[in-house]
Amino acid sequence: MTRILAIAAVAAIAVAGSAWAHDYQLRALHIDHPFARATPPGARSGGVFLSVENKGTQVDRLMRVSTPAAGTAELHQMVLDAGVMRMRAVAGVDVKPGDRLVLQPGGYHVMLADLKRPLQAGDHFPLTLGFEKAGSIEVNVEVESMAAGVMQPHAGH
Ligand SMILES: [Cu+2]
Repeated sequence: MTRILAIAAVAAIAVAGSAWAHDYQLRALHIDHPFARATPPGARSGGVFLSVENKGTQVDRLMRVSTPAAGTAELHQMVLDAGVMRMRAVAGVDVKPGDRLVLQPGGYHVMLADLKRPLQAGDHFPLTLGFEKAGSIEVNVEVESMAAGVMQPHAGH
């Protein structure tokens, strides 16, 4: 009995530890630091950012994103169109072998629309990432302050 309790305690520490480490391994893919920015009151959309490093020998592709925190989640790209930054949905993003795909403010990101509630700094929510070859993984997204990352927030999106 004592032994079972001890094992349970170790397991609990391991779970807490992985939340702090905040990185994930899915086959050849190493996913690091999934985070979102806090949203202003009344905002219905937000962005999620993370990086994916492909340590394998084959190209993979991030294709699906989903979360219970929002009505919809889509992969978006920010592009400069005639001097204006615009967003557009993309069907998928390749991650080449030896390469690191970075989803970051001003570039690729996961767009959350129809948020169930505003994102507040310190909150966490699950996000499922689906890859063409490596399959799916659920990661824990950490909500950081509005100023996190670079470039301007998702204003008017
Ligand atoms: Cu977007």
